[in-house]
Amino acid sequence: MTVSEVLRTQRIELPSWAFGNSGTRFKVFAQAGVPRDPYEKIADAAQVHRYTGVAPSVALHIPWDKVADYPDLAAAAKDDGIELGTINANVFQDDDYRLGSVCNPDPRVQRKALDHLLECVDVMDATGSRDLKLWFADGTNYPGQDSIRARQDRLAEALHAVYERLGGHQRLILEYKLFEPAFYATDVPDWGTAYAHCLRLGERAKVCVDTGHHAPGTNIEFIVSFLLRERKLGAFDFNSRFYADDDLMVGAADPFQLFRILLEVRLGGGFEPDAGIAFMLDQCHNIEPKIPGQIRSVMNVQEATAKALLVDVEALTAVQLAGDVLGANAVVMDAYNTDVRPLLADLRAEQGLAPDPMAAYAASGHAERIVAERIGGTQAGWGA
Ligand code: LRH
Ligand code: MN
Ligand code: MN
Repeated sequence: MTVSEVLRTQRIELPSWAFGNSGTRFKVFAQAGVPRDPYEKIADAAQVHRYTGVAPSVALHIPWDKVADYPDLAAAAKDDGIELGTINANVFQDDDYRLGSVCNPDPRVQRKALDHLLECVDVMDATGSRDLKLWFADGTNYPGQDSIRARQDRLAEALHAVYERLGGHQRLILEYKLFEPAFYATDVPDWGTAYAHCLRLGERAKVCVDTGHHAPGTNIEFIVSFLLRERKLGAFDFNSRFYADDDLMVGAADPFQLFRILLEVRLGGGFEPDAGIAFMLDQCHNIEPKIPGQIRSVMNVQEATAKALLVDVEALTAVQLAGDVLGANAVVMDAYNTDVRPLLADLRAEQGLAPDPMAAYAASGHAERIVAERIGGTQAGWGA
C-alpha cells in the first residue's frame, strides 16, 4: 500500500473515558461541559472524528458506560457518524476485588468477576463489537500473600471460560501491565505472560500493547515486532509516559519512540487491512481540554505513521545487507526528520476536511456550546 493509501485507511479508536473528568489520586479537576452520560461521551468522540476523519469508533468501558439499551446507544453513535468499538471490562473497582478479581483466592469473587466478563460478551453481542479487552488489576503486594502459581491457574481457567463464550468473529485481547495497583507481583505483568495465555487459548486471543505499561527503557518496538511475527499482536492502547502509567497524550513524551513502534508495525505488515491490529488511544486528559486533547493525539499518531511510511525500505534493506550501520540509521532518521504536516494537511483537504483540525474545532464553537448546554446532572468521571 502507498503512503497515502495507508493514511487514508488508518483508523484510530477513541476511549470513552477520555471525555470524562479524570485526575490523579491527589485531585480531579472538573471541567465545564464534560459529558454526563455515555451518549454525551459518544457525541464528543464524534467531534474528534468530524475534524480528523480517521477516528470513527469509540471504545466503551463497562460498567462506566453501562446503559439500559445498547442497540439504542449504537444507533445514537451511528446517527453521530461513528460506531461502538472495543468493549473494555472492569473488574477492578469493587470492594470485593481487594485481593484480585479472577485470581482472587475466594471462589465467590472469582465467579463474580467471571460473570462480569461474560456479561461484557453479551454487551458485545448487542453492540456488534469485535474485541473484548481484558486488563486485570490482579496481583499481590507482599511476598507470601498468595500463591503466584495458583493465581496463574485461576487466571487461565477464567480466560478459557471467556474465550469459549466468544462468537466466531469475536476476539479476546489481553492487556499486560508491569505494576500498579499491585506492587509486589502482578498476575499479567508483561507481554510474555499475556502471550503465553493467548497462545493456549487459540487463534482469536491476542495481546494488547499499552505503551504506558512498561519499565523505563523497555524496547517496545521489539515487543511489537515479535508479537506481529507471531500473529499475536491484537491492539495498541496508545498514550505517553514520563514516569509510570501516566496516560498522557500519545507522542507527547517521546514522539521518536512512537515512530519506531509504528515503523515496526509497518515492517511487520501491521497496516495491511487484514492484519487486524486495533489502534486505540487509552488516555486521560487531566488538565487539558478533552476533545482537543483527543484531536491532537490522533494527529500525533498520524504524523508518526506518515514518517514510518516514508522510510525507504528498499534502500534500508540494501544498506542493512551491506552491513552499513550508519547508512541504515540515516535512512530511518531521514524519514523521522521529515516534516509530514503539509502532506497530512493536503490529504485532509482532499477528503473535504479542514487542513488544521485543531483550529477547525476551536473555530466551530462546539466547546462553548457544550459548556452552555450541559448544565445540571453529574459529570462522568473516571469511575462513573
Ligand atoms: C490500566 C488501563 C486499562 C484500563 C484503562 C482504564 O492501566 O490501561 O487499559 O482499561 O487503563
Ligand atoms: Mn490500557
Ligand atoms: Mn494503563
